[in-house]
Amino acid sequence: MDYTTKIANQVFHHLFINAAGVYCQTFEELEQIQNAPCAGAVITKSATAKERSGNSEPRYFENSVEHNTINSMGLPNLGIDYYLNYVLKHSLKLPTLFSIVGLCQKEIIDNLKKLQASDFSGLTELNLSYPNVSGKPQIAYDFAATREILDNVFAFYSKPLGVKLPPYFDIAHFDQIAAILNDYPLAYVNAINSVGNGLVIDPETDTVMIKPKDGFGGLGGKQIKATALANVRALRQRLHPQIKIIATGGVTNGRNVYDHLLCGADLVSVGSQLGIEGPTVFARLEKELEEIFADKGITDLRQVRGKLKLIA
Ligand code: RRO
Repeated sequence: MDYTTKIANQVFHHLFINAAGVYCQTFEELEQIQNAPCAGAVITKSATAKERSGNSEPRYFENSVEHNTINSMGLPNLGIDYYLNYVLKHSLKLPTLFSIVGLCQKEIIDNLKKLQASDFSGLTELNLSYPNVSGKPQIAYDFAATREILDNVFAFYSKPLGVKLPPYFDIAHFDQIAAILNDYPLAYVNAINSVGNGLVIDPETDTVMIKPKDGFGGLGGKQIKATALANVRALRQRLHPQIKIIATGGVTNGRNVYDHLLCGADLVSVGSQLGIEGPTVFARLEKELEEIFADKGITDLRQVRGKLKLIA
């Protein structure tokens, strides 16, 4: 199958990316994604202006039998300069996405000014949906704040930019966020971040599974697949066609990838299952996807992308 996909100035030869946060905090992890068979691109951990150690541990729990995770990492990262050094100094085989975040609007703007002034030429992903920093609501649930940030960003930022969105759960909210995003020259949206503020309980001890925020954390894995598909589908139906979609959420097998394609995904990123299985996951997913294509006689991605069928 020819998987060639373009977003802005970047050309991808496979569909898969690590989801920001997974296998991307250090040079070593980023290199493992670069070298993973069937990886299409690599994204860096969302970077703040300065290094952060994140929330206290335990802050991540995975149920590898049910393919579900909960995390409250709290933005541990090595700081924007570390990741800039990585993308500029290493000879990168794959297209690179640079995830940027800020704990206030000024930090977002300062970080993007740094990227704008640098020689970085990949895609920038502005994380408007981090769920685990106490006292900081997920930005993209506040539509006025989202518009204000995008106004201020696009006043100076001229490199290709995407945004990472939280899941929405109401048709009115799909309408409202899409109307805002359509007002800006976005290269893409990435939907969805983890489903914020879930709670998982250990049945042996009647205790929460993670320590920060008394156990509340972002959910990932199989349990969020239907929400992720709905967000990809709803956004594809509403966004201008030039705004591409990276689908994230609930991908554990080839059929899940196929479903995201049906909903309109251009690329697919893998978070929880990458954490559970490691970077060989991309090759397994691609093989399973190819088996589905062979069964259905599909020879071109255009036969699948956005081709979800409805009941008449
Ligand atoms: O670091 C985190 O706790 C985190 C972030 Br920034 C994010 O965007 N999504 C998530 O599930 N965890």
